[in-house]
Amino acid sequence: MTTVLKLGGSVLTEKDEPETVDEAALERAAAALAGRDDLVVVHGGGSFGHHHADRYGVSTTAGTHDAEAVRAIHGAMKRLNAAVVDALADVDVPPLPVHPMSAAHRDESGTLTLPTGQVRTMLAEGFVPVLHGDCVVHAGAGATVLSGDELVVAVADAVGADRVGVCSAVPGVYDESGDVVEHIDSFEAVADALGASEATDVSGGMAGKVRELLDLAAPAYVFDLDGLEAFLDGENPGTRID
Ligand code: IP8
Repeated sequence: MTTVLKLGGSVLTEKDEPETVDEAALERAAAALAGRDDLVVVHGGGSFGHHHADRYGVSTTAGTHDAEAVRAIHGAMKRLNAAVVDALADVDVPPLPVHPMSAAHRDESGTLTLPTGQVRTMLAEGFVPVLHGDCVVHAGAGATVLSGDELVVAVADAVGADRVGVCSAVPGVYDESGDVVEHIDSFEAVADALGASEATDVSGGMAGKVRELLDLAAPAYVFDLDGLEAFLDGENPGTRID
């Protein structure tokens, strides 16, 4: 059973301290993953990528032609990726780093092309690919941010994932009263609670995440670190989206 797991940058890093890993959280995540395979891990940027992206004014839509800015964002993400890979290697997961910038690009409309043959072969050979949010070249815009959420969507269908997990800073998707919604099967049903209309949401926040996860062939789950082990054991923590 192939699982794609996103580890949110806000989970793994100290949000307000540039380039600082939350060692306790990373260790907890790694402990939940110990000894597992048939897994693709994607992690976000937290205080690594976002710190530099903010500094240079680069986002998923605002690009830059400043190679130094691109290298700063990419370099920070590689450092976080190395920390994640090392933590997984320490608990007998066979992780291999995958740096999206080297292979991915966006066309002028922003559509992402991400080759996945290497990810599929890594999986088939028993490795655990570990991808990360990154900076990618973008036709007409220089380079823009590629979020971990986009990677999850691009990779999940390509590897034929059976389950997709998004481990975030919150225990699931909240309704208007602040309770975790158990199951979401249509965007309309939660659009109000998420504060976004189907037509206008471009925030990339929880609303954007939910909409993209609904489009996946596999069921997706949003949960926090407390739910990670249960998710990996095949249980249904947090919010199920399918
Ligand atoms: O934290 C963004 O990934 P995300 C990565 O999943 C960068 O949005 C480079 C800021």
